[in-house]
Amino acid sequence: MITEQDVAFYREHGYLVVPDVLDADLLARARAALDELVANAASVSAHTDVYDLEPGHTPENPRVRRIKQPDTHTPVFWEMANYRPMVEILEKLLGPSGVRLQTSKINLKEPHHGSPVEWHQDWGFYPHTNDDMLAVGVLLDDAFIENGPLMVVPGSHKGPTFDHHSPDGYFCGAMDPTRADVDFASAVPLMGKAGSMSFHHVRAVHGSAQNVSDQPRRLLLYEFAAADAFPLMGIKDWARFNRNLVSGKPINQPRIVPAPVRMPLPPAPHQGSIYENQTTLANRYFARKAEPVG
Ligand SMILES: O=C(O)CCC(=O)C(=O)O
Repeated sequence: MITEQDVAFYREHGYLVVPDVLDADLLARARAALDELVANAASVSAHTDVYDLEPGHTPENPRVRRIKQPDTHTPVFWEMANYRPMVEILEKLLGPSGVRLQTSKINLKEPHHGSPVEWHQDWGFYPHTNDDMLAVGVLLDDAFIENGPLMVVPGSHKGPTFDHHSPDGYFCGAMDPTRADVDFASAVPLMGKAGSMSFHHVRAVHGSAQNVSDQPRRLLLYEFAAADAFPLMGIKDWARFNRNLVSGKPINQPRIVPAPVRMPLPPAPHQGSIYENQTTLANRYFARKAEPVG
């Protein structure tokens, strides 16, 4: 599905958007499963292992900001992690050692209030022995400028690893926009029709604004690593680590390549999701706009 030029574009700019990757049946089943998950959020009143809730959530008016690790509890999302056309793209972008799913999440931005995500590099959260890693964004809705698409600063994957700590010294999962020397205005929105996929490098600086449109923006994110990239924070469950290979065979010889690293330690005081981690960020880039009344 991608050409050598696409691979070269990804290596140069740190991102790629590929239209129409997903077939209509799989997209429809994923959306139906997501609708059911969101409806079931009516039974919770605080964050859980599955739900991260938007401010203002009530059981009567469920507002879900994130579904955590959908591949582990809802079969269609594991099926999609193994979807061959996507895996073939990953094999081209991540190299010959194989491809391992690291984790997954669905970030939901409901019309008018879906939360922004402050600028960060995924590498700041989980440094590995090499940086052949990326996140796939599966567009479950059309993504356009007003509904808060993911935005990537081109070429930033070749630059420094920025500090993701707040002034108290704790990890906060975000870069202070007043301290980082980055041209945020040059960021490219990764837009497209539902069923398209975006790919961004683990070191690429990215973030997204609030949804100010009347349409939802639901983005399923899969984080993948080359099979020979091993986490510097250690492997908690070796069997699961290997079960998550969607291409290639288990290996025990990590490839070690120099890349600038900052450990995400001491851990963020607010755990559970990037939204919670980022609550201690000193200065925000993305303004929160009031919802229209009525
Ligand atoms: O949902 C988004 O727009 C960005 C999400 C993201 O970068 C993350 O969750 O790490």
